[in-house]
Amino acid sequence: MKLTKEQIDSHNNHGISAHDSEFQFLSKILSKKGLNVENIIEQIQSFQVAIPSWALGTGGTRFGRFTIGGEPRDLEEKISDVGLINDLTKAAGSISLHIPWDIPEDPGAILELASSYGIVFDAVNSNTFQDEANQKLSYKFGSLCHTDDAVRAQAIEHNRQVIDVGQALGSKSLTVWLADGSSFPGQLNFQKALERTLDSLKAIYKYLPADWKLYIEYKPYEPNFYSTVIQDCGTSHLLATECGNRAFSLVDLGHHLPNTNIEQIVATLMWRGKLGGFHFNDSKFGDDDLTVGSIKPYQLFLIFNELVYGMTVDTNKNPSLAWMIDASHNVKDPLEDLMQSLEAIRLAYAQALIVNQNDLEELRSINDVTLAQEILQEAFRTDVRPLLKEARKRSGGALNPIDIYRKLGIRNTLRELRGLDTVATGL
Ligand SMILES: [Mn+2]
Repeated sequence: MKLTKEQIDSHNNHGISAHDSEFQFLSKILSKKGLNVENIIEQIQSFQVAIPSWALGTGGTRFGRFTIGGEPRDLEEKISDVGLINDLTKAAGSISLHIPWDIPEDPGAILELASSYGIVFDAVNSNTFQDEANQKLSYKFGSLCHTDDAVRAQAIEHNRQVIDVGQALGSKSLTVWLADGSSFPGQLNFQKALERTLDSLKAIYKYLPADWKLYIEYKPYEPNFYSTVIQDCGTSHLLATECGNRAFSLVDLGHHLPNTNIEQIVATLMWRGKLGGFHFNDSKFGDDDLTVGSIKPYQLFLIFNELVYGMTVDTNKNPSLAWMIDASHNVKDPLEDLMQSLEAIRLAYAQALIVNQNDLEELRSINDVTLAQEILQEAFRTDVRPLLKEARKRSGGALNPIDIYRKLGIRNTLRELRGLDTVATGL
């Protein structure tokens, strides 16, 4: 389903006067601080986050899955859902495909459909963490790290096919996340497993088109619970460096042990020009894949503060980044959850944009710890939501996306169109 401009405009008319006065009030405060509000709004407008094709249905846990109804049954309906989210938020202009869950039968037709929704294709994601039906060799004991040459060759070939799919759709990057590792001491020779993984990644990198990037994710545990081959940013950085200058580390917020200083990892990778992109989510205990900003919004802001420093002050080191939400929605409507995540991401970004980086650096140089901390807290405690609303309004989106989504009864319409017990491919 598609929303019309009239539907969004008539919704916006209700809240416009309250918004205008809130926006003007905030603009005055920020302008007095020497900030260029127009510039900030343009930056917010252009900050686009990819929606992964697997996040549009309700996810499950290892204990079960509860359907919400009206879930997309195929790639076409997934693209339609991303189009809906983008119509409302104007923050999600791309989709990231997971192969083999979403292989387009007719890439030309899919491209045309996506462009009718204003959607482009972001990074493609390979999958060697499970066995597909009719797959010749099993990934039970790893893929790119496997002791058997034939299994590694199969996994490399899969990644090449994913690149082919991406090329047909205009993607420019491949993201590799490996479940490879061991669940028990003694299972794996750490050195050899890492060396085999590097060899495999090099073979994939060699196949990468000249204008593509390779993103290498890391994760300390799960599904293997004793070791993972690419356990941390250092290992990912090492592999990316060995592969070449178009290979980068990818930070997934949930892929860290509790209390890891992720903002410092971001800074370090950007310093080396090796940060490729982000998978956004939030967590309380592990890789919980919760709504972005729902548990640790201050951490998200601090991460964005480092990103903004790398993107606006010290700009020569790191190339532009890829942004994606990587979350799972077990008890909420996936579309509502994604809209909440988009809001949280832009919120943290906007808060980081109002940090005066020059003042901060000056205070650091004289070791004024208190006031350096104050600068960050002041920005974090500023309610910048009117900036986000203004950015959405100017882009033709909804002032309050979830409000209009509810008032128009979109989930019910999707249930009527698609049925009550549909399951999205891959879930
Ligand atoms: Mn991820």
